[in-house]
Amino acid sequence: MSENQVLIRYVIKRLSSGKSTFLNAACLTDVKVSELPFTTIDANKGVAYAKIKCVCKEFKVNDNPKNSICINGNRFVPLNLLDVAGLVPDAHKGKGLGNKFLNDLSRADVLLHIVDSTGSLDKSGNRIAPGSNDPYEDILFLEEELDYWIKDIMEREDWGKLVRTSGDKKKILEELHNRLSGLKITRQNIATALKNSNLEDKSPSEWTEEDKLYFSKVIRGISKPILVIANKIDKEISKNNIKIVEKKYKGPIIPCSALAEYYLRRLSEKKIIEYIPGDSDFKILKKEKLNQKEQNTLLKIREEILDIYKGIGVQESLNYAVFNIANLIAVYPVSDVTNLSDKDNNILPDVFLVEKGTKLIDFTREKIHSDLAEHFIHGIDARTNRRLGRDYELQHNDIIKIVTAK
Ligand SMILES: Nc1nc2c(ncn2[C@@H]2O[C@H](COP(=O)(O)OP(=O)(O)OP(=O)(O)O)[C@@H](O)[C@H]2O)c(=O)[nH]1
Ligand SMILES: [Mg+2]
Repeated sequence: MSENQVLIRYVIKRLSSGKSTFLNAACLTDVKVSELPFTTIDANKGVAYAKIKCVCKEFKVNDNPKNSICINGNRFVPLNLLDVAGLVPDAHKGKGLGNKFLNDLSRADVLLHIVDSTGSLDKSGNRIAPGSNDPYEDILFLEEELDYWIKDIMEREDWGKLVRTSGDKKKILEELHNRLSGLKITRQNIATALKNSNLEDKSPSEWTEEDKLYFSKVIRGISKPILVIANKIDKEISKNNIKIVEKKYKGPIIPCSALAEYYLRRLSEKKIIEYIPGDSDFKILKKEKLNQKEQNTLLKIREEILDIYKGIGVQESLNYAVFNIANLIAVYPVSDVTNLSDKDNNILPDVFLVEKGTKLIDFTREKIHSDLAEHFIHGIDARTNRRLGRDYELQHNDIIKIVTAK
């Protein structure tokens, strides 16, 4: 599986909200899960998948995927997922596993914030009466911790250096980039954040504490977008809680039951049921292998989750993060546009996720080989046989051959 498929690295917070269970469900890992807070200390890695309709159906071919998996016409493209330690208030000041947790987020492209939607955990992960904690507070709490974390990093180096730029916009941008590039924040992110926070024309010598915090908030929104996952929807109380949160929170929220997904995926792995992640139902294949309790659990998952939400929420979350937040598209490179194959006759072997707007030449350099980019002549669109120039903007589901002078 190629590392460059990676995309998202993830995240999460809130003790015992189900972060590790989510990772296990999405990646079929065996990370320790427990009711006790601080179960996870060192971040756990896993490989999850974005699910797309594979182009093999459109072309009526049997594919031989190499860097991804195809199940019944669904292509699963790998993503890196990181499950991190829970966060407690004032983490940015080092409380709990604070800075460690926060540093684990540095390389993330998207944060999945797994919220306990039963509202039965307080801010430090202690069990309280269901419904006592407002999940909306959790959302604000994580955002605020991240804002302060970014502000602290920005201020770690002497602010005087910024003041001495004497308002030279280029120098300000460079100096801020030096401070923030470790968080995968680009110059473009900084330029946009300066503009959106109305600080473009204000000299750093005049930035107030509020300005610094506001800038951190804006840049956090751009560089570490958050998808809220309302977990534990298998619990009755969650349904009402989610409705309340949806009224207050304007960002995306996906209802989810990591536990139910894990249950279905494990049974599917043993071929006792047929369940494709993200589907709205499953089929029991070997009823004789299920005792009455297991049959009841399956029935409950169907009636109380799938029939209502049309999915369990794990695959939906990954797809939303990849396609709606990270704005990626899928592109299939091939060597032969007639057979849609590589040199070894593997049909539709690879699919890569790239940012919308990516040009063919950049795709060639970053995903195929820098050598081929140097000898690039043109591309060919396998659907139309049309020639494509180096600046062609790739489209979702493009199947492309790269023609080079080599
Ligand atoms: N009912 C229900 N319970 C869940 C779900 N997901 C996780 N749990 C339970 O919640 C508890 C905590 O789960 P973990 O996955 O360990 O939570 P965590 O967020 O990784 O916790 P820390 O690592 O301690 O921060 C366990 O008892 C899980 O079985 C879910 O979707 N539904
Ligand atoms: Mg955990």
